[in-house]
Amino acid sequence: MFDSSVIVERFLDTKLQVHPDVVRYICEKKDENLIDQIISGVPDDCLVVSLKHVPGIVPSREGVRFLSDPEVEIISGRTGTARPVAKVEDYISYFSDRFGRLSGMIRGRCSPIPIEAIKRNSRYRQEEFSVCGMVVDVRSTGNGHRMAELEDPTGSVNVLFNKDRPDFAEAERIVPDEVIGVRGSLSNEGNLIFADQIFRPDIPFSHVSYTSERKGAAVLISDIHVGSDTFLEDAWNRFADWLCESEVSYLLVAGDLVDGIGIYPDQDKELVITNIYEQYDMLGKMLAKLPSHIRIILSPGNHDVVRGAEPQPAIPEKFRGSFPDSCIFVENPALINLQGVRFLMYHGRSFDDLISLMPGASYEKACDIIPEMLKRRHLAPCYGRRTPIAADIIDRLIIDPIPEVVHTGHVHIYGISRYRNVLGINSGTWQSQTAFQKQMNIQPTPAIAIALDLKSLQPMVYDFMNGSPAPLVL
Ligand code: D5M
Ligand code: FE
Ligand code: ZN
Repeated sequence: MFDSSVIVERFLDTKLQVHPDVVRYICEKKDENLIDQIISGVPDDCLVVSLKHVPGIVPSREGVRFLSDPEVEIISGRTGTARPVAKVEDYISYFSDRFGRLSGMIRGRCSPIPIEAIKRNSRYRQEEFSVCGMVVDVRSTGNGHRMAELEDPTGSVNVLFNKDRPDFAEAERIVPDEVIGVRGSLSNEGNLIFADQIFRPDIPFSHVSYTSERKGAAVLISDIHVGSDTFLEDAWNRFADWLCESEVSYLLVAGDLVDGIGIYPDQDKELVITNIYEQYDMLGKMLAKLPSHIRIILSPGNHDVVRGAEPQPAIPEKFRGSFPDSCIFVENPALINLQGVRFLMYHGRSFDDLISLMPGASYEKACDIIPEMLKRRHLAPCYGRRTPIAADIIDRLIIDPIPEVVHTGHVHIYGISRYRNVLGINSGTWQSQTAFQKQMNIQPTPAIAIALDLKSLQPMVYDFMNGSPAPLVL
């Protein structure tokens, strides 16, 4: 019964379409009666059944927000939070924190048993059960099914996801080191689980966002790449002029502030500023020309001067000499509260891993990867690939609490997505196509800024490539 295609058909029988989240909710609750309950409650003019039609889902906001929300609060990622690169023991704490917190988000929905108990207790040969584990390895089988090895603190087990099951698309997107729950039954030999359903830490069905009570707007950009011969100075100057006339209170820059030195072979041939201090000096002077009331939040990326391993520390003091007092330097990632609206800033190095691992993913639609991060509640789920991760006692790349906006960069192609009321904004770049990007066939979308009205959470896209758009007036 709890087959998503059967649920969809039950709704279609009464001429109703149904949102995939409603189908997932019914599957998770394993309650057949819910379908009739939902159908009997939807208004006559309803065409698509969404979560708001489901009895029992009460929209809720996470945490407590105060009436006098501060203008700018750095919730996490303040300068000095990142620890030095770790010892081996720290990796044990790191992964146990990752498993403990992410499995805690899944536990309430599928009541997993310890993996070791499958072998000890014969009842699991007869009945369905759930387990929760970190993905050690995942691969396709000769027949096109998907096989994952899951590990929890008690043991490990192989899980088979049948390609004919309706939610196989979710199984195809399982990536190494993410934490998942699985409901299924045991093979006769007792060494393999046949999966029926997959659970991710995910955003709760009931989640709604906070908005600001006061008017205000934030502008989101990234990848300025000051110092590169492809930095678009004219477009930047048009953007700066536009900011001076607009009612913008905050400017967020999600990494690759400068082009850096020695980031890739022969980079010096593409630099107009070959000294790292001078690159930051130039950026500081550019930002000093912006209105002093605009608070500017700056986090680093893989071209910046700090270590590449995430969390990346904030740009050190010695590079900040020419920056105006309106600048706040934070780490990568960082969680920022602007008038009660929380922005999770993350440069986005892990896009390189996730795009290469997920079927159908592309650099052009990198913004669609942000929902995949939200489902996994992790900014960089895969360890030991292109995204270097510095182990800490806690896993700072876990998405917790849930922000209103995830702001990323890195791909140089802008895009906007929304998942369960969380907005994903990938800002573009201020650099035209480089030789490397040409070789990789990456077509950037330069000179785009995305503004967000903090009261409505409506994003607005402004293009500065060939002219100046009208100023933003709230
Ligand atoms: O990244 C600029 C662009 O190049 C962006 O679209 C990501 C892509 N990129 C960067 N590094 C890699 C690797 N290693 N493989 C594939 N694609 C990559 P930037 O960080 O500004 O250099
Ligand atoms: Fe970049
Ligand atoms: Zn980058």
